[in-house]
Amino acid sequence: MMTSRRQFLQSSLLATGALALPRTMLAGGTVSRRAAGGRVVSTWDFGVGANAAAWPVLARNGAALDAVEAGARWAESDLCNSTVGHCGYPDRDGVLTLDASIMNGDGSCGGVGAIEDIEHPVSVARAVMEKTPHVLLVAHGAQEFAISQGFAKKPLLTDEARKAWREWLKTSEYKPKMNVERTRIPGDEHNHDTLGILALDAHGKLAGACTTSGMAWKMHGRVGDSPIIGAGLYADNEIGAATASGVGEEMIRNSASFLVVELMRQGRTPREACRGAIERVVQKRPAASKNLQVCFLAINRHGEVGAYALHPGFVYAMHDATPGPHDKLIAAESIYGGGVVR
Ligand code: SD4
Repeated sequence: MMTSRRQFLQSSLLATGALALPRTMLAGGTVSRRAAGGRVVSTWDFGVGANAAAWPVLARNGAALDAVEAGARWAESDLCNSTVGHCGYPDRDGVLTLDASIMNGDGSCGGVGAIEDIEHPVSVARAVMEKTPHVLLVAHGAQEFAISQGFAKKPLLTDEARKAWREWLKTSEYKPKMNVERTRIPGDEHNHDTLGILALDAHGKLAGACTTSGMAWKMHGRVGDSPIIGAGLYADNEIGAATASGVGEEMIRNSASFLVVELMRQGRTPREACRGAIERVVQKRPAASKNLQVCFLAINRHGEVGAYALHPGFVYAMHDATPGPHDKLIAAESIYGGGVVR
């Protein structure tokens, strides 16, 4: 049975001993405390679970790259929701295609787009990075490569996702949902969300990963921002790392995660850099930006964290070694902060 995000969030926070939601929701500004021993941040409330999977790697002084892969793998198989991995909703032809990428702060990176029937696209992305001369493999070629590397082929589309697709066929309307204030809107959880995860390890190195089933009901063959380095993910040990969630076409148009890192390079805090990238999205398409959601999350090389979104509703999870509840869920500020635009 598919877990609603609300149920998931509540059970995660209870399981980790964190405080109840209202008290763990912190202000959305830059989190400026230094991150001794490392820090991991992930998009959305299910980021709590991804961080919990990533943290043990950082806690034993492991590499940020291994930590983000562990976190993304958790989302791909342990989390059953409609937007990431094996429970994701399919495209308009009823086919589930997955996108993922991984990037190390030293510039090495890999991605897979529109891959089918492989449970852990993030690990395939890592294999692209480590075992091929390329950065991005897509569709059938990506699947063939995965199989050659020992990944098992298995059908991933759940009955529930198939049922939702049949239901969608009745209207066949492609209208990305905003996910605004979605923790308070039951059912507003079907169209998009992505796990973007960023880590700074105890050696001062950064890495990030991003994994998604993309926009539900997308055209067959559509690839979003998540597997595209610079769009859905970017990491540079000298500066920081950034990831994105929301309507990927906007991130691709603006090379948005790269933009966030470059704005940090110019001296902005992670929050200011994320806001700058959001402003760019608005500048380019002011009218469209009113009706779609875009969210950025960033960490700099000092471990400072910040986020910004177009519309309210974006939250991210943070985990580090500071005393107190380890899983903090933080609400990002947004440009269209006031109202719920649907
Ligand atoms: C995509 N950016 O495929 C992803 C989807 C997403 O929140 O993040 N939705 O466009």
